[in-house]
Amino acid sequence: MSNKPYTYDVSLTELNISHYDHHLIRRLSAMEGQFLDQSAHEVLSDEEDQIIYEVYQHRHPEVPGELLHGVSIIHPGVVGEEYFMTKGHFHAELDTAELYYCLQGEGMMVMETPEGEWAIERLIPNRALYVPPRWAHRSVNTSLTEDLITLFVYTGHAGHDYRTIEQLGFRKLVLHREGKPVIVDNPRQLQLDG
Ligand code: PAN
Ligand code: ZN
Repeated sequence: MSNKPYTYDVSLTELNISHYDHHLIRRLSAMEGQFLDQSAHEVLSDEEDQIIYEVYQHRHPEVPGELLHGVSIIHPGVVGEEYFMTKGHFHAELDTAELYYCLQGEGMMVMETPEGEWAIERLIPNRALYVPPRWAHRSVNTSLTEDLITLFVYTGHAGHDYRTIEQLGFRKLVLHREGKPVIVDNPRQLQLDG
């Protein structure tokens, strides 16, 4: 953490982040209950507890006025038909936004509000994505060969609420079907609506 100006370089060829102070690794085992096909998750986990995604972050005080930022890398793969993805979350302080910038790969950001409005935006290199206040967000890597790499920035006091998403997931899922990504309703959410 620094209260002095600083820079860092993100090199994409040999993925390297020149400076960070926290490296988070989320493996299959940490994603239990997140993928729709729980038996596929179990079978895969028995083979190897693969890394699904990693986040390199710069720590700053979690207060308004600070910006938390870093780089998130979602590796390619599927659990059953569902692409590797982040857990996804609402910000605990709901009224806080986030900006993403896609550096590499191809993916989708799945988003929804507590009222049930949903949106999905494609992530491609050099595209910026604004996640407005109140929108939960999950990054999905829709490539089966390449990492999805994004840079993100959000306010210091945002905090994370993972619990709401852990319970039922997002309303929409992104699945790999007939060689391409398709968006489908999450059956677990449909049970709730019905
Ligand atoms: C990002 C995410 C990061 C990992 O920094 O935290 O992509 O996703 P999960 O936090 O859902 O595991 C962000 O949105 N921060 O608010
Ligand atoms: Zn966020």
